[in-house]
Amino acid sequence: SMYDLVIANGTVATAADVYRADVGIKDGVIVALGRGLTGAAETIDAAGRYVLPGGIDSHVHIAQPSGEGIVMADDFESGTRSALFGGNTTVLPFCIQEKGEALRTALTDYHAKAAGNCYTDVSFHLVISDPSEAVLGQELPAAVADGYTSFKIFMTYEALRLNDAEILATMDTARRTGALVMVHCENEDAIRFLVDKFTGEGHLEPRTHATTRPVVVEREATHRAISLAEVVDVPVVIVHVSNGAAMEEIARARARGRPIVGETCPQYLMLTEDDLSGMDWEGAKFVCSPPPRDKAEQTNIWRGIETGIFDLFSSDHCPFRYDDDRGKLNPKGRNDFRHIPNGIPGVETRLSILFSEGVMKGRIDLPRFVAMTATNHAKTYGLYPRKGTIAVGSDADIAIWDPDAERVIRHAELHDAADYSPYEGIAVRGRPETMILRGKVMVRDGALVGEKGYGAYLPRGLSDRAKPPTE
Ligand code: DUC
Ligand code: ZN
Ligand code: ZN
Ligand code: ZN
Repeated sequence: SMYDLVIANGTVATAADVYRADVGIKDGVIVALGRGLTGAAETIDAAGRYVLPGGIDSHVHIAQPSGEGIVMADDFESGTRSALFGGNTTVLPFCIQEKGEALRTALTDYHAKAAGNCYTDVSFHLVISDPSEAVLGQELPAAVADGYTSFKIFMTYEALRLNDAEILATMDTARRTGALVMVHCENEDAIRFLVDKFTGEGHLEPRTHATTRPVVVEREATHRAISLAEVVDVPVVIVHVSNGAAMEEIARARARGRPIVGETCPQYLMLTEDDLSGMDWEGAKFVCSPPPRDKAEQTNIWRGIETGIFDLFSSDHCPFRYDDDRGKLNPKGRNDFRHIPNGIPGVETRLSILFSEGVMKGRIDLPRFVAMTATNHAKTYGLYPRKGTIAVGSDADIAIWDPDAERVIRHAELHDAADYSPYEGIAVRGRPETMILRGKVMVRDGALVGEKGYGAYLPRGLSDRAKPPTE
């Protein structure tokens, strides 16, 4: 037949438009958009539904080595299954270089974990923790040429942090190769000072995690990352921005013409530092970095979403089980916040939260939702236009949403391998009910019908934001 699949009668939304159309799919690709498409082997009736590009979550942590007897809750199977049910068709997790490790070794190990296990397409960012001459001179340029076109660097965490000289050298390799740098902005020395001070006064409970990582340490590091990028003349992504002051650093840099991409996450809209003060060490469930702030900062982050300071809305899914010796309540972590692993699950709830709180409450329109959850991720990380839009020639990665479905987020109904959701009990409107990956129905009316292993690895082109200098 002319089409393998037609999605009929739905309301299609892209980052630009919202319109009624049927979507015709052949060999995994969108081949027609129009009215009354016929000649399909299968037709899905999407009347009353939104037909959206599959979500792209460009900031997730899956099967990441975590040290100290800690194990991340999700492997690629559970992590991508959860992502799929949450409305996503592509995720970008981090492949971490340990100190002294060759990038090729890190990549080989990480690919082995993903191979054959994915329900969504995946592509890896690198994390550069050891910017040696060999890494910056040969290994990283080779990795960029092989399609690993973005990497993250850290200004905090003893095992990962780079000093300013290392940041400059690493950014310079990005400039030469066209890779895009993502920066985790928190001042490690300032955090260390505060941690020593507060633990010295006997404060060991989860809330102290937030107290010792205040807005100012994020704001200073954000300003410094943007300044170092200006010295090198390279674009950067400021990831997981939690507050208005860091956001203003981005806005000011942009006003000077700097190419800065801003990312924020659901935790900075829905959680506060008070969540870290729960009874019985329950605050550990909300320990992540940067920490959630307060109501005023939530309002600031909404303003950044509404006014376009943020391009990317990602989950920062970084799942650890709560009631588990290898998770949040590990033997040391149940007495001392310094040993609570940093990170919270959220790959399955990201889209529903922004759809419900953003689109249904009138803060953003549907094209902006699509841009912030799919299109901008594809453009930023070298996957556009194959991914991130509904257009003739693009992969048929589609989420069919019922905008009227009402439910309450319950971890029992999610598909990850953690044992809680930080968003438990939040009421949301709108639900991704049918998921299509490269033309194949993976979830139908809320039921898993696709096979593990259909998700593929995606080598990427250079970011639309970072093209190398022409010599
Ligand atoms: N940074 C992240 O990006 N995710 C979880 C923890 C962290 O520090
Ligand atoms: Zn980070
Ligand atoms: Zn205390
Ligand atoms: Zn993260």
